[in-house]
Amino acid sequence: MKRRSLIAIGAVVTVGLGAAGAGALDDDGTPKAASVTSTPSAAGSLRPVTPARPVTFTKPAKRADFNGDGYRDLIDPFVNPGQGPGLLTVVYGSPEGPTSGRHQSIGPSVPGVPGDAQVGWTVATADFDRDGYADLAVDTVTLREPARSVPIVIFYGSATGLTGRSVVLKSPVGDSVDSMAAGDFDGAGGMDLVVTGEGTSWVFRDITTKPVKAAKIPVTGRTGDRVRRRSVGPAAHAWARDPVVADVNGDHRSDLVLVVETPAADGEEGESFWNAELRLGTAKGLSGNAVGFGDDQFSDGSDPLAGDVNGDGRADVIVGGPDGTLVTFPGTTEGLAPGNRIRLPMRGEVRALAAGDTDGDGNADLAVGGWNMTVAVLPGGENGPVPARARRFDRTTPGLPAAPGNDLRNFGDRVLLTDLNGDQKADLIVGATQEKVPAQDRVFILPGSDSGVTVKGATALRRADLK
Ligand SMILES: [Ca+2]
Ligand SMILES: [Ca+2]
Ligand SMILES: [Ca+2]
Ligand SMILES: [Ca+2]
Repeated sequence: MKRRSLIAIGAVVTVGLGAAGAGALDDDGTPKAASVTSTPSAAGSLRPVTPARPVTFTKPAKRADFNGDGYRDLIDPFVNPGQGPGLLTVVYGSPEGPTSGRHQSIGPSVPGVPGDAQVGWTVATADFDRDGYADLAVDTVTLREPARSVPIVIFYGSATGLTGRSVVLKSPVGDSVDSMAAGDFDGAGGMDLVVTGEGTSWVFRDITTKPVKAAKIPVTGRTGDRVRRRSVGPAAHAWARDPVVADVNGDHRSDLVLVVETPAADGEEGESFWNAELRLGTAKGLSGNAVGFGDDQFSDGSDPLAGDVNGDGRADVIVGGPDGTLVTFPGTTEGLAPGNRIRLPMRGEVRALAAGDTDGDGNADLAVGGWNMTVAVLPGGENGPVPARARRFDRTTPGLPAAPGNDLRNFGDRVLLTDLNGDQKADLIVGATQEKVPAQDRVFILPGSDSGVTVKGATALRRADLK
């Protein structure tokens, strides 16, 4: 449970909004809707497929643009159930970025959801009903003991933003949903939702406006020699979490990466092996074949994300590593290439990670929040992120609208890169929570520009202003 707030933020930052791409990808790593193509292919195939049979949308929505005005909107950076009214706040984007005067709070008071339910920890956005307005999926929980997961609710967007119009999906997870991500695995246009919780993962396929049933995604677990020799066997108790949904092989179908923990049965108490599994999207939906990768490059503390950091049109997968490092796995026509380890211009573990194109050059840049209250933005390049050209921001950076005397010890505990002012350059959103006075929690918004993230025009939002 103690990791949940970070997992939730990971979901918001890395999956719901942040993963960026270029070329044929929308900046969340999903295909640009108007050019979606698909062709039949054998399920389970890992071969690249030849696009054919174009499918076009009438009015594709930008992800997280709930009122369809062309400006992406910011989902409550302060999701924190149990400490508040359980509402989820959306701050609407504008040419000036998000401002506290343009916000909306929604709660789970919809038919089919218990009256005492609160909005949960995780969100995902996609235009599920394909009407040109992004929609928001949230999980709900009852906090009455025992706390349990209740339905997943999709709130539909409209010209006036999110409305009470919703659909309720039965949660496939008994206790707690820990992450959600949306994509289109068969590339035919209907949006799918992946949900993980309690080590299991599920997919709701082709959600439009009606409830659909979730299908379980079987997790393979690591099957290397070490696991065969030392554990109860592959797949026996493998846990999956932190879904990343993006098109890594550039075939216009979303693909799925899950982080997988395989316990070592005869190892030390609690000893586990960590890796990830890739499932490609196919004409029939998610492939039944999983390809393991990244042995020991994933761990309990790392939430991966996707972004096209080398600008080749395929999403790459990035995960934080120990000792001021991160690993990028470049997307290829076959799937994902082996990881490249990069040393960051900061010490300690990566605390928060986001991807987005801040300077409009077509390469996703990475924002990295560290435990030293510094956020570094690494520009993407032909060969991936370039640490030597990193730009750093901390709570003392001149130009940052920080009230004097404010406790900003958690500066950089969350980061997000997404374009909120409509100039096609991702803006940097930096969270700074206050342990003692949550009302003083704030986010800083630093605009993107031709030369990347800048403090010029930076603004801040306080939790207290969003009531
Ligand atoms: Ca908007
Ligand atoms: Ca919609
Ligand atoms: Ca794909
Ligand atoms: Ca790439």
